Amino acid sequence: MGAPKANDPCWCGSGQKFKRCHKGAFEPVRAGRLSPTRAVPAEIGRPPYAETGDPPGDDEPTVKSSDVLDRMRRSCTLAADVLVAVGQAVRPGVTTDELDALCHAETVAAGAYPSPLNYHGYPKSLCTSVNEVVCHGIPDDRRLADGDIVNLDVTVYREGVHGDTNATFMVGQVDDESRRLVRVTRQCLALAIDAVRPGLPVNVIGRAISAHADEHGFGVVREFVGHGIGEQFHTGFQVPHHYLPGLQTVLEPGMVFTIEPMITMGGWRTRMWSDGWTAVTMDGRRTAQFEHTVLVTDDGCEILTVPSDESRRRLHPYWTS
Ligand code: EYF
Ligand code: CO
Ligand code: CO
Repeated sequence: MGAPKANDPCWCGSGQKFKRCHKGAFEPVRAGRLSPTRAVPAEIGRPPYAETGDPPGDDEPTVKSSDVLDRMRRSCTLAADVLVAVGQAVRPGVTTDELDALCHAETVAAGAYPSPLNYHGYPKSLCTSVNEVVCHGIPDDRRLADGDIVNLDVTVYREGVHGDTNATFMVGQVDDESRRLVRVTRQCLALAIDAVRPGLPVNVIGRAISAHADEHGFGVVREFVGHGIGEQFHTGFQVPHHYLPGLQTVLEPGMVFTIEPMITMGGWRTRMWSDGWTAVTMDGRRTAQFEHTVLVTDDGCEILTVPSDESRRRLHPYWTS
């Protein structure tokens, strides 16, 4: 499915031609200009890829030692606090580069390294994915507009471990269908977390997400998956968000990974911009995402990327929207 043509029937089901209905209602996102690379103070501990861009491996065990887990709890709390702080700056007129500057400043002020910076060569400290951008949007000089939705994806590295989390924020007054997309996406993550239990196959996650998205007429992106995380940003452990009946890897207590469903208003297929980073929906329709780093416990699942206090939780879209 490509972008709708002017004389196609409109995707909204009105029966009108696209050019007389929703064409122009949402301008496609375009790449803007990038600011210079931000520096990280020399005294901050860096991941192995910080200078070269190349992570050394993906072989870390999914089940963590108590030492790694203790350090991860602190990194995950920090990632959630940074996400809330940057989310507070979301408003019409702010550029995504200004959000990146804030993310970078908050992260280094806490003695941490912003994990995305130079990861596989990625140029910024934050991912900002607006409207039809599925993930890995690069902060630039584009100003957020009233009615946009924007996902902010924060990962921090401190004490030798990463914590990874994201949420979708509304910019000013957002239309009802986009609000519904964001709400259902948040529910997809919550239902996936509820489904996690030791002894069950990892595919219970994709089953819960797909069932809820289907029920609401939304798509589930397949190309990007959740991942094991710890001393490495991404380990080889994969967490698909769509249902794969054959995926029988068993969940065990002590496993840590992300769940980060990307839900679409239309089809699930994606394409990459020529920048090689930015993934967008093939049909140009909007998409939303929420992400937590989670721990499999003896009887269920614990979210590690929880803000440090109740006042911050009240500002977080996962707990409020
Ligand atoms: C090689 C990147 C590499 N990749 C994943 C690198 O898990 C993440 N978010 O929840 C995640 C975040 C980032 C990331 C930030 C930078 N990268 C991006 C896009 C393509 C690519 O190919
Ligand atoms: Co993330
Ligand atoms: Co992630």
